[in-house]
Amino acid sequence: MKMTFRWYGEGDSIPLAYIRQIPNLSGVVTAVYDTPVGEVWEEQKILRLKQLCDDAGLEMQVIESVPVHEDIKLGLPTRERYIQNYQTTLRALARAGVKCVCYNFMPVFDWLRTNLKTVAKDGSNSLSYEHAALIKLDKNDLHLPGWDESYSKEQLKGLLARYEGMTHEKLFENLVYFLQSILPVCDEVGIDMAIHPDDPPWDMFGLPRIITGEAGFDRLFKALPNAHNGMTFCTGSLGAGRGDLVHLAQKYASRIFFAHLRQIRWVGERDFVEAGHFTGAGSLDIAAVVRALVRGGFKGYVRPDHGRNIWGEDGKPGYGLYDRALGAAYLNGLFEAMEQEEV
Ligand code: DNO
Repeated sequence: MKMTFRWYGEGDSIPLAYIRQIPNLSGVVTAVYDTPVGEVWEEQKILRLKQLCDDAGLEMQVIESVPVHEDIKLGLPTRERYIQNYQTTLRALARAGVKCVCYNFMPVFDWLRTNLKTVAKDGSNSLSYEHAALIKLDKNDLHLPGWDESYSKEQLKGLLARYEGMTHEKLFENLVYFLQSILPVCDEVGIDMAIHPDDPPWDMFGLPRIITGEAGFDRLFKALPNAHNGMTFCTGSLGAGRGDLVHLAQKYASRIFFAHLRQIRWVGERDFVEAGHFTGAGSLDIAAVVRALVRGGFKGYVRPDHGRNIWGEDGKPGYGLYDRALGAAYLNGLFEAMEQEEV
């Protein structure tokens, strides 16, 4: 495996020089953040990021995410232009040495939580999700982590209206259509597409979500068996949906290009609080997941996913330095132990 760390580009308050000091780190996971969704990423911007990473002694082989324009998800005729743009961006990324692209296919909203700072007994705080609180929110006026604030209230209303009548079936067809146009480029330039499961993995505000667990992945890989069609194995998302993570890790080992490893503690049927990565800190058996990945021959990228705020840090929600660095160290230890076990 290759241990990586998410870095939000030059706007990130965490310097690459600090990231570099985390043991066993091969590189960072980043993106061009200032280009509107759907537009081509300028080669110069990609190369600038790469240069910064190179200078810090870190690789830039994984991009999270190249976002998919809503017209593609909606299946509108205008999707052709956005698909072409996506292809152009992929080619430029490949020229800069990128090997893996993480993306998702969730309509309108990315990951959602209802509380950014749930305080634990030890004084740390973390993100949490309470379903009853979520459904009370006004979907036309959201301010949540993971939610793109670039839409105005009016634009959001218009976008939601365009999704009226969208079914799971149609959304899946639109995903297949998108990948049918993207995967030939991946064949050509050697990029792996790693779809991120929907987070949380259930329909939101009446909008369908389709990559929510085993059935969705099975369907996707059956429809498009291309070897570049794979997944981001996110324990937090799949774990929130009560998926059998060990089974999934074993089953899909060859399709897992990227692993987001993090811990959650279930506190209700759909409610959860994010926790430190350690297996004993939550409901997910992170050690067993790592063992399953190693046994399955997993060779992809790993990153410690969401961390808590500890030691007085007030980091970007889920993406402070300290707890993610602890997570990386813990995960390194698990991989080392499991890999030795396998020899
Ligand atoms: C949240 C992240 C997601 C992820 C996208 C992938 O912390 O895991 O925002 O980057 O869903 O496209």
